[in-house]
Amino acid sequence: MTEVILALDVGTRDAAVSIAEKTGPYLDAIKIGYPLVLAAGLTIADELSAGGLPLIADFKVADIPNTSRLIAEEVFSHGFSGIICHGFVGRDSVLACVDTAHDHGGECYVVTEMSHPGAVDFFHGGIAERIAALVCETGADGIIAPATRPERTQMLRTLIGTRKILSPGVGAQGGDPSAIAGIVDGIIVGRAIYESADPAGAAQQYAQFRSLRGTNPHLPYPLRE
Ligand code: NUP
Repeated sequence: MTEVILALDVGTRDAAVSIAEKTGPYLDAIKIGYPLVLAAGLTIADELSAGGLPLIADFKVADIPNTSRLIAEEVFSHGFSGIICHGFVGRDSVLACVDTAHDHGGECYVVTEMSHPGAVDFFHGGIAERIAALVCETGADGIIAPATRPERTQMLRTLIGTRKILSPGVGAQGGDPSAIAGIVDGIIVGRAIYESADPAGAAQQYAQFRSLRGTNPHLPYPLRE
């Protein structure tokens, strides 16, 4: 199943709780990061995780191993079940996040290539492929790969096999869910849901793509493993 993950980048605790409650029945997980946590404090994570859906911490951790571990420890003591880190920082820093996540029964996702236009400045030319290899070496649970470039995400799929792919860029950034849902394990959707006049209805629309995993006729799903 292709999961629907809400990127809850709203600016207040009340908005976050209200949208999470309305959309929750159509979601498989909620992702929060700097916008909400800086505005509402990390206790918002305890509150949201009490709602029952898995909560992913999108801090794109990119630091030395010790600092990365300290960040991950803090994350997993506040109800999160997953953490997102950058891959370009190298093996030891990625391992710090992966090991801390696994010590807490959580998951670690590594950014291989970002979804915005400027991502091509550095991630193309072999870097995303090297990060994908690092993901396999470190035992990370999956990658973050762009819905805005399905052909790149498909290429990354061939490198990481059955590890999970969570894919942001659907909706507001122009990514087409029907083009990406067939090759990934989860689509990450923010503004197209939380800025909608009817967030629950919007989430319900995205939930229809849950059945598309592995079915994209234009992009086959070859697995290395
Ligand atoms: O490459 C990435 N692109 C991206 O948009 C990696 C991410 N983690 N994100 C996040 O996904 C971004 O920070 C935001 O929280 C969400 C996409 O939100 P939206 O563009 O759907 O509003």
